[in-house]
Amino acid sequence: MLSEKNKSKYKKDGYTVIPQYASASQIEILRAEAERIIDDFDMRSVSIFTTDNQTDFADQYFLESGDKIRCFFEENAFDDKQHLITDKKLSINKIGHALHDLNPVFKAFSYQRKLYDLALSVGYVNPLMIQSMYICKQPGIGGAVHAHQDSTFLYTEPKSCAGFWVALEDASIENACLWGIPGSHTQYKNDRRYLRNNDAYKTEFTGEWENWNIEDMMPIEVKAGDMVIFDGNFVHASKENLSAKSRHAYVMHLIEADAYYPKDNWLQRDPINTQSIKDCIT
Ligand SMILES: O=C(O)CCC(=O)C(=O)O
Repeated sequence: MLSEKNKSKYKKDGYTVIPQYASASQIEILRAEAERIIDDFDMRSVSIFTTDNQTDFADQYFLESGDKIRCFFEENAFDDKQHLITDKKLSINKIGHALHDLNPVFKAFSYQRKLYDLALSVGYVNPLMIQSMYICKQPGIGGAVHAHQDSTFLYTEPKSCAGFWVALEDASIENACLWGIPGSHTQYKNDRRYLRNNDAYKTEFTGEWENWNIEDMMPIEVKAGDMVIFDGNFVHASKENLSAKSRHAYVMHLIEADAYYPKDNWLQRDPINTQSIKDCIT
């Protein structure tokens, strides 16, 4: 459950931090499992992930990842001959997007009663986990995530998306922590959407981007194990990680199970309405 202080911060600022959501041993287990997934990953199915240029990079591999476990490379992982410049395990940007349903280790971590209780305390009635990502933010080449609102990507009617982001390492300004604009969830209406075109295996943005500048944002520095919960309209970003330290995080995105989820949202799952969190708690 969220404390009253956390609840009012979430309401006012659009985000809040829950200290020590994950224990050291849970972190170790998740990190070891992510490493195993990356080890097993067949490099021939290459895809690169960026948020500002998705139309160019989005391909079948990306668009089909909503109900799969797939690895995506950092954009700067390759030299001009398309060879990896470093080890595969230091080249992956993220693993997505259904770890929470398909991988037993991530499933056990994701579907905890305390997650369900937190979701209820930020206003969910019947929360559903629509997406999960393991984000590596690799040392030296970790790509920037440009300012955005998650409702652009996980749009529902009414809007219901929120991110539950767990730091698996200390996240500081140095190794590219999250940044955000407190109050942006009420300040900026979000009419931008990221849509798929099922015939062409293409994606496109509709609506206007505000011109948010990361320099106007506040850093959200947290310790390993802390959880940041952010509203789907909260404007956030992260810079490139130019440091020698990685910044691993695991993020679960929730929506309201009974909200309408359009068929042209980029992320599709089969079936789309998988069980709500309540039915999956072990
Ligand atoms: O971890 C990051 O750098 C960005 C995460 C993010 O933007 C999100 O989960 O919506």
